[in-house]
Amino acid sequence: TQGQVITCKAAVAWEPNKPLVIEDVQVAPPQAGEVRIRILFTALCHTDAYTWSGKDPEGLFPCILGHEAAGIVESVGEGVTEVQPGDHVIPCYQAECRECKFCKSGKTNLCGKVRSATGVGVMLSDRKSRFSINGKPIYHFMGTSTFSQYTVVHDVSVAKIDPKAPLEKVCLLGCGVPTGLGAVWNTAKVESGSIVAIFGLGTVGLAVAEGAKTAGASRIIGIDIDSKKFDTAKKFGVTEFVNPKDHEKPIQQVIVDLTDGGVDYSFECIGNVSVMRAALECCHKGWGTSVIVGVAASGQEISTRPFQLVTGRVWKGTAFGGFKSRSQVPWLVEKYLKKEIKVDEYITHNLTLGEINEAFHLMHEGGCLRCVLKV
Ligand code: NAD
Ligand code: AHE
Ligand code: ZN
Repeated sequence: TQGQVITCKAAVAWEPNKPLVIEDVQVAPPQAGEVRIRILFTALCHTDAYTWSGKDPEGLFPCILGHEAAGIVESVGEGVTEVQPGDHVIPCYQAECRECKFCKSGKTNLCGKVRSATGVGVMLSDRKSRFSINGKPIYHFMGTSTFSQYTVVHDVSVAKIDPKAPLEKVCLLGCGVPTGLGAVWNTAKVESGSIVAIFGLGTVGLAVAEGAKTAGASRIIGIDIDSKKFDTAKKFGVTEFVNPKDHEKPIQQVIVDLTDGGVDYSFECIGNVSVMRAALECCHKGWGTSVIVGVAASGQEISTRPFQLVTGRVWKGTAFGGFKSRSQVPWLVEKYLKKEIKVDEYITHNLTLGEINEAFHLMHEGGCLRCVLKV
């Protein structure tokens, strides 16, 4: 198949909110600096649902969504040296070129090399898509497009991992789990003894809990409007549970009262701008830091009284938990193999690519964390 167009199955989002359609898609061979991957397993993340809903200002249709996956390199384009056919890989929506201003800054995991192309659904070299259906181009998504049996990604967006790792599990290390762990370890840098509040106990929030537990947090307060989340949350390290619906007072006040003036660190893992405000305002005066992890819809803006920041609270955000993708995803895979981080525990459902619309429905059910699709 090397150098040839491959026709395979992919789930195409033709229009916002319309069921995805499994189509025969043509996947062009990788060009210079590109890698074609046989995707074996992909999970769904809330961000896929967000873009599918039409609320993502970067959403383009028709496209192939998906960004939390694992697979095997099928072929590589000219000049690709770090991976070869047969390598086990995780596609990374956050690239790492190690050469751009961002990568060299030592201050961020964001990479500037391919972002201008991945944000508009094309490949960098010719600003065209490698996906088509009978000649009609289909946009890429987040530089990954994993809801397809084959995808083409930039070489700076591929993490080569230990072939011993089960791909049906470590696909989760492509997004949600690293995001939560890294928000704690890299972005907030939570110290031992800290009091932590987590708003939203989906996969990302639970990974924050796990990260906070390993960082030695003394109290981990989980906040969710779905009380059924608490039993699972305990297994990930949450020590106390608050349902805002059980209280008359604003949730920030409830948390401040519970913690003698506020928490050391809070994390918003929902994508709701009013909760983002509450998460900041429940932080302790003088030092409390709030990290925004959730992705809010187009047009939404955050606000608070500037006095909140003047008096020492800090507002931050995180993308992929601040992890340098190509360098650190393989390290996370090793940690999983050594049983130092959970992954299996986040997988509540297993379906096939053909059942993807059912998988999107499941996401809205309380009992679903991650659904992994066999592609
Ligand atoms: P999820 O839907 O599984 O979890 C969200 C949780 O929030 C649910 O348990 C829900 O009951 C709860 N919730 C909803 N409204 C609430 C409210 N008002 N108060 C308290 N709890 C509330 O989603 P997820 O997959 O865990 O992702 C969480 C967010 O993180 C999404 O916005 C996703 O797009 C974003 N995300 C960001 C990054 C990043 O790099 N920054 C990476 C992955 C995901
Ligand atoms: N396209 C959206 C923003 C989406 C967004 O914030 N994406 C996160 C990853 S979410 C993964 O589930 C991210 O990493 N952002 C940094 C980046 O470079 O995209 C919008 O609002 O325009
Ligand atoms: Zn995601």
